[in-house]
Amino acid sequence: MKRYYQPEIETASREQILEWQNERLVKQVRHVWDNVPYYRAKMEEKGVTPDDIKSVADLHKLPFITKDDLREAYPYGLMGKPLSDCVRIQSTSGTTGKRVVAFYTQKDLDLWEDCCARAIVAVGGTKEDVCHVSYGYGLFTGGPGLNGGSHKVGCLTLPMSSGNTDRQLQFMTDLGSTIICCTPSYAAYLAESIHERGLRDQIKLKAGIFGAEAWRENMRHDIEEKLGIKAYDIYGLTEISGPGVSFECEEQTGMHINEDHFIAEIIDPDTGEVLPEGSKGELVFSCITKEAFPLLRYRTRDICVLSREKCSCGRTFVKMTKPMGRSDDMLIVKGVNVFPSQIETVLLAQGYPANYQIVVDRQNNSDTLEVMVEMTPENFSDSLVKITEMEKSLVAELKAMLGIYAKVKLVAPKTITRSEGKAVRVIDKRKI
Ligand code: DLL
Repeated sequence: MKRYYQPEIETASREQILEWQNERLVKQVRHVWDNVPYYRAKMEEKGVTPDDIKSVADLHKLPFITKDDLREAYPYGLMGKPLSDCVRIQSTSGTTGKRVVAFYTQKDLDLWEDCCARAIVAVGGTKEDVCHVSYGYGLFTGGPGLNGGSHKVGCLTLPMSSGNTDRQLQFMTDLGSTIICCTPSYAAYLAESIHERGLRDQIKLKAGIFGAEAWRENMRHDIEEKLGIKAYDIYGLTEISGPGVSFECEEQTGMHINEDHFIAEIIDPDTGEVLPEGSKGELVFSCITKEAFPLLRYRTRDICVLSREKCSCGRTFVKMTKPMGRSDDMLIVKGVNVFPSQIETVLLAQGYPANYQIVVDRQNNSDTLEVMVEMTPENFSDSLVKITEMEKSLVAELKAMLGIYAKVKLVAPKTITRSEGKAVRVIDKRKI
């Protein structure tokens, strides 16, 4: 049985998809030119006008948008609709403290939820399912996006949000959850908890939709085996909408990009040059249907490969590999985006020098974040009470900036190894 939410779109011919893309891109460029002065200025600077963009083949003429643009235009500068037409804001952390704030009209929400519904149906979701959503709700897009998709499919939706494993397991067993949506690391943690408590016979899960952070095949096999389910990947980013920009089908060999809404390109991260299909490079998205936050040629910094090889599921949308890394220094810790520059901003504001080291590790399938910070000769102390107080205060400031707990360890001045070249600020010990 084939599993599609919108079969006429998901299995459309390549010619049809290109026709939609050409028509929508031309319209979108006009919309952005008319309504987003920030992007219009960028186009003028590059000497491009809407008349130059007649089809997808002209996409490369448009300027890129980067996270720096989001910061510069924060908060309203990239909006394509007046605030009065928007109904939702979602957000995530950005570089040096400025958050990424994305706006949605009702139509934008509708399209985003369609994308999430496609992902749920692709893993076998129907109105008979109980869809247990353990992504965070609130500003993070994971919870709200899959919640909306689950409603569209008609699943009985459990808006669990993240945390409180006891309660998660109680609902899962009492209410018979059949699909679970969460980060892969939380899925692995849940799998272990279920195993430890001997609950395997009491759960009815059949599939999981896991994304928001990198995970590899060995983790997939481990989760599938422990939970007796099929584990599927889902990808997305707040700037482009949230989860559901792409999703895995039953073939489990990469994620189909929802090309009726997003045009994907692969570029060389150093030169910005568009690379031929099959090349490994940075993924760039142009949103061709979004109204409120219509980013064009947005540089995701995610490194991956695109493939148009025929998929046995029948979908004709291009597939992307799992992201293989990033072309910037963003870390994803417990599904939360963390930039070293955010940590540095906090340290400097609190009077510490920029001599620090961030250590990321994974224990019991859960990410840990530790920041080692040098004291200055001025604030140096050998009193344990004083040091603990200083550490506590930094933990609170970092929590306010990042939204997650980071352990802080203050060390004596000049103890963090100096490097002759680039300072080694981040040590990522996770094997993913
Ligand atoms: O993580 C949206 C999301 C929520 C996706 C739930 C999937 C499930 P952001 O917080 O803006 O949005 O982070 C976006 O996370 O640029 C990737 O680097 C990374 N990422 C997202 N999905 C995956 C994935 C959400 N499946 C950033 N595999 C992206 C690897 C992923 N990395």
